[in-house]
Amino acid sequence: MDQKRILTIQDISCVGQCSLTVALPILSAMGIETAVLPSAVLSTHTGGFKGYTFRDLTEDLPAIKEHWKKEGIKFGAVYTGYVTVKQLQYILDIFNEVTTEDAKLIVDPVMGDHGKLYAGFDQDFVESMKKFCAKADVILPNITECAFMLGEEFHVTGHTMEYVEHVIAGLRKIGAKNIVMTGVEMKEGEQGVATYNAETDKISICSRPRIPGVYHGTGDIFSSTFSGAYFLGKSLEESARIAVDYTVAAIKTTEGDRDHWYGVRFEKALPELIKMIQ
Ligand code: PXL
Repeated sequence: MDQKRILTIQDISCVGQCSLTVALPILSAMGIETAVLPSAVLSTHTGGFKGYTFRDLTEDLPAIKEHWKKEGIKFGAVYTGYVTVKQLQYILDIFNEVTTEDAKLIVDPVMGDHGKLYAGFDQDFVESMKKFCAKADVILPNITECAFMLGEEFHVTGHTMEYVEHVIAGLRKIGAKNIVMTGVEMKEGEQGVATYNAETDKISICSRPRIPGVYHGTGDIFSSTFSGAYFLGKSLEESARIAVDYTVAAIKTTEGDRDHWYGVRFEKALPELIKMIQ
C-alpha cells in the first residue's frame, strides 16, 4: 500500500473555519492524501461563540489505531493541533505504531493566543504539552504559547532578536528541535515568524506588513500550510515562507469584513496556494 499520506489530529469545530475544517481542505488542495482523526466535535469553536457543544473523542483513539494497525495503514507524517491532555499519550502511541520509518511529528501546541489560554486549558495542559513538544520534529507555537511554555510574561510587541533568541533557547531547553514561532513583531507594522533550524543551528525571520485586526483560525491556516509544504519536501524556511504568504492571502479575503468575525475566507485564496507550491 502507498503510505505517502499525512494524518492530522485536531477537533472538528462544525462552524468556525478552524482546526480540521481548515486543515483538510488546505492539505487536499496541496495534493496530499490526508487522513483525519477528530479529537473532539464542537458545534463551533470556543473563540467568541457561547454555549457550544463539546463531544470528547479520546476513548475512540486507541480503537482507531488498532484498526489501522490491523489494516497495515501507515502515515508519512502526523500533524497535531487542538487536542486534550489525555490524548497526548494516545497520539504518541499512534506515532510510534502506525507511521513509516522516516515519519515526522509536527506539533502545533494549540492552547492559547493574545496572552491568554483558550477556554478549558490550564497549567497542567501546558506542562504536558511541553513534554509532548520534546518528542516532535517541528513545533509551531505562537508567541503566547511560547510564553506559557517558558512560564514567562507575554509580550505583545517589541520582539527583538534578543527576545526571539531567548525564547528559542528556552524551548530548546524543554527539548524542542525545529521551531517555527508565529506572531513575531520585530518591526513596527510588521508581523511574521521566526524559524529555528536545528540542523544548521540558525534562526531566520520571515515578516510581512501587519494587517490590523484579529483574525480567528489563522494559526491553523498557517500550521496546515506549513505541514503540507514540509511534507512535500520543502525546507523548514521555505515551508514557513509559503505558510506566511498563504495566511496573509487568506486574511486579505476577509480584511475589514466585520460580519465575518469568526474566521477568514481562506477558501477564496486556495487557488493562490496551489500556485505557491508549484
Ligand atoms: O484555532 C484554534 C482552535 C481550535 N479548535 C477550537 C478552538 C480554537 C481556538 O479558539 O476553540 C475548538
